Amino acid sequence: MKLVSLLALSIVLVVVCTTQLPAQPHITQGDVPAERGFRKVTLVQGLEHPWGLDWLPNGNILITERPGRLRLVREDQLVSDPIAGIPEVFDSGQGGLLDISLHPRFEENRRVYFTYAHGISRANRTRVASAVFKGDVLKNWRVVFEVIDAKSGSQHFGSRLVWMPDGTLLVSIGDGGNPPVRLDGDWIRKQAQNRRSHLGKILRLNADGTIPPDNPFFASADAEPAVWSYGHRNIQGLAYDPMRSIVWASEHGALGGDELNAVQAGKNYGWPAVTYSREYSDGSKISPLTSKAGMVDPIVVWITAIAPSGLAVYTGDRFPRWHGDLFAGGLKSQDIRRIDLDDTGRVIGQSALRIGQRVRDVRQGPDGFLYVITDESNGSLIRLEPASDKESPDAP
Ligand SMILES: [Ca+2]
Repeated sequence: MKLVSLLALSIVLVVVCTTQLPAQPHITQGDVPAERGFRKVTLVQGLEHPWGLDWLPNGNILITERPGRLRLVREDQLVSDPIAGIPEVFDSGQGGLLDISLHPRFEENRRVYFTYAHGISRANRTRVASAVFKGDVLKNWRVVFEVIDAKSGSQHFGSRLVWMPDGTLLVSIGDGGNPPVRLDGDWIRKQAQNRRSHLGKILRLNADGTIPPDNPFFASADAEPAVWSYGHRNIQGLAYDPMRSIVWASEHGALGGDELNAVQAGKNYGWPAVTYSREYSDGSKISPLTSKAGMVDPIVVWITAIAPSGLAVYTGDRFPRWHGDLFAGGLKSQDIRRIDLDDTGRVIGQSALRIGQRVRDVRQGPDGFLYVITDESNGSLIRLEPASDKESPDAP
């Protein structure tokens, strides 16, 4: 009898322990192994700080340039004249023309969405705009949504766009900047924990800019209804994972402590109350805490900053070994991190596709290849193609 109850108790304990143990973040410090089996094919050069890209149904590619131009790549050639119809942007520091995304039903409505920084140095904000793309020209652009908080300086605008399967649009908004940038008498970055602010959030919108009534804080008196998740510093990689129904987001830390998160509606991702990141000014800890009840731990932490920008879930068949994995671009690391995931989204390992330029965005093309744009004054569009493991990725 005693033995049976002891056995029962130990079974209960084992079940409780294994179900309640939080998954530990996958912590990366220093270099990771180099990935092989691909070659880099530079399609286009001479792009000025390209930021985002998307494909038209005919296979042509639209690419934003941060200073405020939209470019067209037709059959792997850059069309010389920029596309007309982009509004004036706040072209300063990290601000400018940022992401671009076609509406999921583009073939019916010809609508293109883009994000940009708007305003002047002492008062600016991220906007989402939409225009009709016809005859290789943008027409009738209009502001769909803008951040309510005006900030100063030229840091942390976000702003990636991702369409959800239900037709709503996610947009990431940065926390407003590093100290000494202030708002309401305190560091502006603390707005990431203020649900009445759009700063440091992922927002969820309808395509017309109205707010979906099933947003997590829609009926909440102490929150902006557009807020979908909060406690983010500056998300510049955002992707919907159709295999696992997960929204993945990569965000910049300050000095180290970059993160990959699996983001869910209504959750708090901690910044700046909980972080592995350190102050730029003196290297001191921004918070003594790296984890806290009520706040969600990251899936991956890069102690050594990669400065993540651009994120893709690989669902194609050109690289069978990479199927189902995440590809996170790195500005500072000048590589793309392959995050090897199992079917549930658990991290198995990490490797690096060395690019040798600041990676601003990485996306899977409709042809199943991976495409990369690089954040340089003479930036490139690069296609990654399969190659033998013995071949150098830099081979012509
Ligand atoms: Ca976090």
